[in-house]
Amino acid sequence: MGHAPVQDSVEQAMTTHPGLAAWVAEIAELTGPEEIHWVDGSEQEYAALTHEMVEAGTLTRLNPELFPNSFAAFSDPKDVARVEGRTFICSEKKHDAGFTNNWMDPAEMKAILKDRFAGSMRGRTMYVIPFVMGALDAEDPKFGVEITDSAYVVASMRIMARIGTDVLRQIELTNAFFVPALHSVGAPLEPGDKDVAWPCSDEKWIVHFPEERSIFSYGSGYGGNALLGKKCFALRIASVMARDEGWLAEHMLILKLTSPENKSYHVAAAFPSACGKTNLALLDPTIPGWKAETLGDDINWMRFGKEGELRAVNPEAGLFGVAPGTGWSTNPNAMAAISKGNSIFTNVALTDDGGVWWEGMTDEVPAHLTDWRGNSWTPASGHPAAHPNSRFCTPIDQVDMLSKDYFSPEGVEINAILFGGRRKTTIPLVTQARDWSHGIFMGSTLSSETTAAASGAVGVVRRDPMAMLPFIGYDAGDYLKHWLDLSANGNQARLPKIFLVNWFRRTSTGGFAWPGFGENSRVLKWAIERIEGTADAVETPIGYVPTLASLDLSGLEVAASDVEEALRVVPAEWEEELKGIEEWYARFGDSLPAEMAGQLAELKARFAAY
Ligand code: GTP
Ligand code: SPV
Ligand code: MN
Repeated sequence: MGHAPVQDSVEQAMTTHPGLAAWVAEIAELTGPEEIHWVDGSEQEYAALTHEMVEAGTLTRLNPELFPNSFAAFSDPKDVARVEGRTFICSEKKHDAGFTNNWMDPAEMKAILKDRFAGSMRGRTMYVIPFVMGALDAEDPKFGVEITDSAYVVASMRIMARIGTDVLRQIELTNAFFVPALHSVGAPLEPGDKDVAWPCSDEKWIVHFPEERSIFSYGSGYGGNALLGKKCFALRIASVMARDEGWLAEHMLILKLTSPENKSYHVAAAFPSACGKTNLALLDPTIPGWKAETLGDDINWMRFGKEGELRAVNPEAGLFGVAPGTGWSTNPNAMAAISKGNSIFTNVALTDDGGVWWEGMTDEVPAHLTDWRGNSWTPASGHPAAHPNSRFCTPIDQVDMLSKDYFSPEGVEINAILFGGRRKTTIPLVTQARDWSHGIFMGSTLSSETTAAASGAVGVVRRDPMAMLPFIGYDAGDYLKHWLDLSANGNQARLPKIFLVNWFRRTSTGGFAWPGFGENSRVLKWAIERIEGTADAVETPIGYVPTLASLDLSGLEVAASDVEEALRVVPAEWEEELKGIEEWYARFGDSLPAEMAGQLAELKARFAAY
């Protein structure tokens, strides 16, 4: 298993890559672990690590008849989500981090980090995880190495990314650059100390140095804070690489749709955290003859192909999906993937027969559970049994509807981009942008009610450009410029068409105006028919909205009046919305691209004439 005492590892490095050997030695020296383990990524290693974690109480092995080779983890109740307030972009110049990021002078930050990481791995094993985001045989593979003192992170990274010896050998063979990503739960063990099931620190630091492309994460063991290939690398650092290299790293799902005429399309969709990406990515269409296949549910790297077409790949290898609301009626494809096992669940509830449960998994609520905090639970307990941000972590190749193109490093051509958020009012079910520039305006002014995916208040409307607010690794105005500039690289005729969607609008009586989930296939069908020029729309000040007749509602058991409410453009609501957009744009200062200010002025003018 490659366990080695510290001294040996430093002297006889486990790698021939000089930069990596030196970095591992430096971090071992700084953090003082008891031993070093080079992660090989094998099944035997995974079995040994999960076994150790079961013994230590970090994992609970689930009933193998229900969930084979699967485990449940329960975090410290203070470590349940990304911590945006503790997340920093430490560019050399403050301006380069932009107003959407926390910033600190890199030298000052390095001093703090050095202090926190000093001795932080005492009494623990330091794991070295070589990983690649995207395909190992990609033209320009994006490597990283995560050093962590959390076995839970190792096991989760094995599901979420390609890790281990194959990756290490490729890094060595090509003497490749890798993103150094250092993680510690920040809970050293002194001799005689008894470990806890979920060690973490009250003080958390999630820090990115975009110029040197490095990541430091301290104090949290949770998801996007700790699995550093995910949000920290594949979005924050990759967005900076993408800006410099002329591509896009986005918080988007990738979905393939095939029409009854057997024509295929690819849709990318950016929705903020816990706003429906995994669900749409695993769509089960309710309209006859349409087939959906998935390529990705959270992160999308897009580059222009040789003919100026925008091509997408999913750099991840697993799903880290929101558990609550995922059920056999809403998301059968996710349920089927999870049921195959090989999954790690975090902060879900346990059933008495050794399975897992969360709100929305089944229509019938079990009479008795153990809730995510380990307490006996019944429906009368008065609080959810699973944490609202509880997650399942499952290999993506267990998804039956996975497109074979997922494995292609060239990716797929994107025909439509959806931007969407969670809004009770104002935003119609679907609106087609007038053109590319207007579509980028829609993305840049995207708004959503906050969710449990990040710590802080839930349900507050905030602007979330391209669903990237917490993930843009540089100045937000420069990010919009980058999107605008990209159109020059593309074949104008082949640029994706852009749509704004909202599955979450409420009717005047408070219910969802649109049933959502599989029924969202009807909205996708309309979007594709718009691309083909065959569906009707009403031109409104905000863009093209479906006529009731142009949406395929056959077999849908929803009142037409509800769908009408979902589609409405209400000028009084937009008066408020325009104020919100103005305030939002004011925050960009000089950094706002003139083209976007122009789009806002045109939108106002269209409303004035409406
Ligand atoms: P992250 O993994 O945090 O990025 O989230 P995500 O964007 O993948 O969100 P996900 O698909 O996991 O959905 C989050 C929550 O929204 C779940 O509780 C879903 O049940 C719910 N949801 C998803 N799609 C719909 C929909 O079409 N309508 C309604 N009403 N709820 C939905
Ligand atoms: C999100 O919050 O957007 C997630 C979950 O996908 S996490 O991995 O915690 O970032
Ligand atoms: Mn996400």
